[in-house]
Amino acid sequence: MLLGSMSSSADIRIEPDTPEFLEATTAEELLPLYRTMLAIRRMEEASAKAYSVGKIGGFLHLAIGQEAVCTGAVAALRPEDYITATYREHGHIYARGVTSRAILAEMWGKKTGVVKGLGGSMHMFSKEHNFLGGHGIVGGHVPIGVGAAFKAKYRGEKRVSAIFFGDGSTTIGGFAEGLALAALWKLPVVFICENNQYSMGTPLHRTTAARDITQRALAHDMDRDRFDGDDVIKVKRRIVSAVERARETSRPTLVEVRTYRFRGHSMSDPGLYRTREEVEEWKKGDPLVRAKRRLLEELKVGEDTLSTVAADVKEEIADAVRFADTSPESDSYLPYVLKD
Ligand SMILES: Cc1ncc(C[n+]2csc(CCOP(=O)(O)OP(=O)(O)O)c2C)c(N)n1
Ligand SMILES: [Mg+2]
Repeated sequence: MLLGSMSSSADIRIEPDTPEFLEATTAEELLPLYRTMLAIRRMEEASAKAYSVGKIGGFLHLAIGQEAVCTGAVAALRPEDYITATYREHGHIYARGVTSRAILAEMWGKKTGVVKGLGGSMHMFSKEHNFLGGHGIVGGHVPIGVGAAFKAKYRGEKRVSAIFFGDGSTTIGGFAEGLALAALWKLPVVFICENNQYSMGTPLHRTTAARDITQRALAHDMDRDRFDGDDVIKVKRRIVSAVERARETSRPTLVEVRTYRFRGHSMSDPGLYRTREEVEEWKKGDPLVRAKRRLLEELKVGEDTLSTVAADVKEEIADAVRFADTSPESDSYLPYVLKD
C-alpha cells in the first residue's frame, strides 16, 4: 500500500517519495500526463502573448509551475466525477478533456468558446465534462462542490466531487462551512488546496497562523494528506487514495498540495513581493522538467519520442490560436439574460 495504514482517521501522512512510487511508474502512464502538462503550459504561454496584444480582455491568471497538480489530480478521477475550481482553471478544464480550441476561444471572447465567449478566462464551465466552473469569488465555489457531492450521495451515485481551491480560500467562510458539512454528512469530497504560497501578493503566514492547512481537518475528524506537488505521478497516486476513500466509504479528505506559480497572480502583477532568488529556487522543481527527466533517465524514453510530443503539442496550440483568432465574436450577453 502506497500510503501505509492509518492509526486514526485524523493521522497526518506526509511521506517522502518511496521506491514503490518509482517502480510503479511506467512510460505508458507518465508520457500522456507529461503531454497534458506541456499542452497546458504552451496554452497558457500563448494566452499570455495574446493578452499582451489585447486579444484577451479582463483578468488572466496563469498556473505556470502548478501543472502537475491539476494534471495528476484530474487523472485520479473518473469522467463522471465532479470538478469545481477557481479562476486559475485553464489546466483543470483541459485535463478534463475540453479542447485547447474551446479554451483559447473562450479567453478570446469568441462564440466558439467553451461557454460561448461569455465567461472568459475565469468562468469556464462544461456540463458535458462535469466541470462546474471556474469561479471568481475566492472560496465561494467550495459549497458548490460540496452540494454536488451531496446530490451524488442523495441519489446513490458513486460519484466523487473534487474541489480545487487556493491557500487564500482556506480563510474564507464558504470553505469552513463546506468542510464542516462534508464531514458531518460524510460526503464524497476531495478538497484539494493548491497551496502556491501566496494570495495575490500576501504570503500564507500573513493570512493564517497555521503552518499546515490540513490541520483544519482535525476539527472535523476528517482524513487529510499533505505533500509537494512537483511530481505528477505522486499527485495522482495520493489523490487516487482520497478519491477511493470518497467513492467507497463516502468520507471526505482535505489535501494540501504545495506548489508555486512562476508568474504573477494575474497578468497585471509584477510580483514585487517576492525575490528573484525565491522564484528561481522553486523553478528548480519545475514539474515539466522533473517529468521529462524521469521519462528520459528512469523510464528510458527516447529523445525522439519527446521531440515528437513537443512538436505535436506545438501544432495543437498553434491550431487553437488560429481557431480563436478566426472565430466570430461572442454575442452580447443580453440575449441570454433576457431570454427567460
Ligand atoms: C471573496 C473574495 N475576496 C477577494 C477577492 C480578490 N482576490 C482574487 S484572487 C485572490 C487571491 C486568492 O488566493 P488563493 O486562494 O491562494 O488562490 P491563487 O490565486 O493563489 O490560486 C483574491 C484575494 C475575491 N476574488 N473574492
Ligand atoms: Mg495561493
